[in-house]
Amino acid sequence: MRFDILTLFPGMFSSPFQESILGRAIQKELVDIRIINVRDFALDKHQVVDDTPYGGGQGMVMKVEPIARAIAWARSEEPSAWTIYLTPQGKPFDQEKARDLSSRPHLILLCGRYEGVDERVRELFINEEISIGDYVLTGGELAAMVMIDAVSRLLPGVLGSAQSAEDDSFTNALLEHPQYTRPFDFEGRRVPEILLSGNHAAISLWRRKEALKRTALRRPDLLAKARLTRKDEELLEEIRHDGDGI
Ligand code: 4HQ
Repeated sequence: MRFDILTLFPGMFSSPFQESILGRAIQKELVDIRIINVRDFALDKHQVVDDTPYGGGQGMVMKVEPIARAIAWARSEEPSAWTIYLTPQGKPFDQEKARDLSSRPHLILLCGRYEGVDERVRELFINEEISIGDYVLTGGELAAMVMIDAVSRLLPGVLGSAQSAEDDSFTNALLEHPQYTRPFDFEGRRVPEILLSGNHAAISLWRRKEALKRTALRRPDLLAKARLTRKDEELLEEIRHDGDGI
């Protein structure tokens, strides 16, 4: 899968994609990331990419022509490449959107700076606007990185079989159960005995109950959406009865 990132700050992308799982995915050519400097597509000799807003007001607006030319260049091999603008005004990004985007061969991600882009960019070239959350960033670059990370790990071969995207929380609509590793006893805090029992059925049940408890406590909104089995309902009843939390 190819990602084209259109940005005024290409240097921001030099290290995040070189590490760990994403670095390996790029080496294996499962993911191809091209960083495109919008300034290279400015028409004038001073390579101006922004200007003051019509009607007045603070800040600068990204000009339409350099972005139009950068998008045309990115689309040259694949005219239908899906083009996304990262903005707090977009549809909230979630696991379902990540899955949906992972089926596309080529995404173009436009990262805005300052007061954003000229409205005509959105009208003419943008297929979809996406927000990574209700907070304000200094630019779309970090939002693009978040999206690429979440989408890439869903591609076949990117995660090892030991990891696997299938049993992630959110795929199952519940938060994950707690995890422990050695030592058994850290400053008197011991690992729950059940995890050392070797009883895999009992361990699975314990983990499911912990996942339900955690979700009920921290994200009741997710619990309300989750498809629960009869056994889950039983476990939730136990949790209420145990009284540890809810
Ligand atoms: N910005 N989700 C403003 C964001 C953002 C977000 C990107 C800041 C666009 C112009 N992008 N620029 N939240 O805060 O995606």
